[in-house]
Amino acid sequence: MNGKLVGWDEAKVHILNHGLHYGSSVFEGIRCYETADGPAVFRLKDHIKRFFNGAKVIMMKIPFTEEEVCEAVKETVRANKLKECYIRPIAYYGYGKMGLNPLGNPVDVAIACWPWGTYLGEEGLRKGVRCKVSSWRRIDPRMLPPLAKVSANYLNSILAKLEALDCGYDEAILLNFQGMIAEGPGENIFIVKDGTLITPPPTSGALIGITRDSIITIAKDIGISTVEKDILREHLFCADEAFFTGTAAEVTPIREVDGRVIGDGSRGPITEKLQSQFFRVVRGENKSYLKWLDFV
Ligand code: PPE
Repeated sequence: MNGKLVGWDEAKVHILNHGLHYGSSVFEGIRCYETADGPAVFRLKDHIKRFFNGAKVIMMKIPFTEEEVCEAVKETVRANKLKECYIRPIAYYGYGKMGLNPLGNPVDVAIACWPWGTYLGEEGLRKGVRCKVSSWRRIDPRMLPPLAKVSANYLNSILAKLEALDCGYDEAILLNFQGMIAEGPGENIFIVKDGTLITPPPTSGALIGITRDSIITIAKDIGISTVEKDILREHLFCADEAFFTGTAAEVTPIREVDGRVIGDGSRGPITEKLQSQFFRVVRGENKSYLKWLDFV
């Protein structure tokens, strides 16, 4: 916290923390994987770049450099002696004064890490998850900045997630104001049609995920091309395969949407290929992608 290692139970904030009341914070989600050469953080610099960009969007000045935050991430993982973990850097307007204007409050920065297994379950990763198109629309850029990983944005995701769970599904899918598929509450989405990947463009309102970019790159290298274009709900229903990507969700197949079975209702062959390549890449088993790994 703010440059010092603090014990888990001492990592506390005051109840009048600005970020707690108004969601005035920005965060990242990063994974560290075990490799033959020790733990390695996946695409650390890209995550920290997005962290700083998010802060810029909400006019927050992080009192550290990107290099310092990258170093602190690795130090936190080392201190916790974790081989594999999830890492959560967060910058928030802290304790000072109340009222909407955050200026004048300190900008506090913390990094936490802990072991976090599969996001949507082991079975979800192997067989796929059942999804509901949400009645909540993905936040529109006219209201909140969807491309920034700002905490306040996440109530939209939480509402969609709660609704999906309440209706007996595993996960939600959000449409944007134009009725096009945007993303999951914490995941990007891809469909497979006739051997090609299709994913919504940045203008869909989806967060531009680092896993999304990794999958587009890995797919290209094994001869599968990706098109960024608007996806209608019925394109999703009639896709050959569909899957989510995200740091937490990794590559999770989608097997059903609103009662429609996707493809043959299990993890499709292209999804399986990309998923297994992805796990080889993050664990340092594909040497061409070592540039994405930061050894702790
Ligand atoms: N969309 C949203 C809205 C999102 O939050 C994430 C990450 C993604 C797409 C995928 O982005 P990337 O991780 O760069 O591939 N969601 C993070 C938080 C999940 C949570 O439940 O907390 C994550 O996956 O770490």
